[in-house]
Amino acid sequence: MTTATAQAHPNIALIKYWGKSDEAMSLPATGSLSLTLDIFPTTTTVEVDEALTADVFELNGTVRDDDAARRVSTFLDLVRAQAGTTAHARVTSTNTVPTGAGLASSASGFAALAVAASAAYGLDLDEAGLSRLARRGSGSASRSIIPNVALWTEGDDATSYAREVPAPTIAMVVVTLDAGVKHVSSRVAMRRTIETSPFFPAWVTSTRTSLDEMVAACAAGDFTRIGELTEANALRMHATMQGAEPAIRYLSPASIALFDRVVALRAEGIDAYATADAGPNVAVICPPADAERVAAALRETTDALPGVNASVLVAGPGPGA
Ligand code: 2P0
Repeated sequence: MTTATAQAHPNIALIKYWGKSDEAMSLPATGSLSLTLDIFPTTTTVEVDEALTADVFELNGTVRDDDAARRVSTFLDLVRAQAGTTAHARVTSTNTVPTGAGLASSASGFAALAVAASAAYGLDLDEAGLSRLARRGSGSASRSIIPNVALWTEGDDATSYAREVPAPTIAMVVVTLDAGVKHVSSRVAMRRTIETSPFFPAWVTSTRTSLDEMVAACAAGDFTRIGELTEANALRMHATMQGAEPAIRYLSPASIALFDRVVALRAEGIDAYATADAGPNVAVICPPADAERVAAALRETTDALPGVNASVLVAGPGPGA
């Protein structure tokens, strides 16, 4: 019996991954760039046990027998194939991310699982190998292997993985508006966007251009340009999926109110820029020195909204898995 434990943190993309070029291999239509956070870690233990007749997946103290458990088993099949064994495993995971709320719980989840499972099954993978493996579990998990700012490139199975790129220190104020499970999974929503949104080709073209510019802005430490590219790319992603049929709309009125407040903060001279993933939650990047002021402003905004129960947290750059 061999046991290994790993911890990973969620990441939020500043240039988004939205759409696959190859679903089976989890290859993205474009590259993306993200900030790994220092909040909401997932801790996962993998225990390889020859005596087991099937994998067992326990999440936050509950044994699961659902799609989540099947996804874990399918992922372990990849690891077993590489390790040349058929032994099953007991996977015990503690996830502090609000699961399924669009806060990238699958990113920290599959990054932690990739590191723990590869160690437990005796695979000797370097950082790129771990990122490639994590990618197969969930695309964005490839980035949670990496500390701080991660660039996940498009390419084939061998070349599509994330690596750290130089960047200034970025703070992120995370506003959780709805910790409930989202209506349409990212996976389904991406597929529908590709199949039905006439804006998808423009999304691919503009994201490639923005990604190149973002890598350059990060290297130059140009916070304002990083922010401008971040907010524009997030709004373009949401516009692209709103062009699908039926439309996919994750942003709520509260999300829009937060985007508006961020525009107002800029008018007050604060370098703050908003982004949002596959859910109503909003994340705002700013220089670390402004983070508490931004958080206070966003709390004021959500407190004034009727029926909205928000939590506002300040995050910084997090470690790799
Ligand atoms: C991102 N998202 O770049 C984008 C922006 C959500 C919005 O990556 O199908 O859970 O497992 O590869 O990684 C969410 O998608 O999707 C995501 P799969 P994943 O962070």
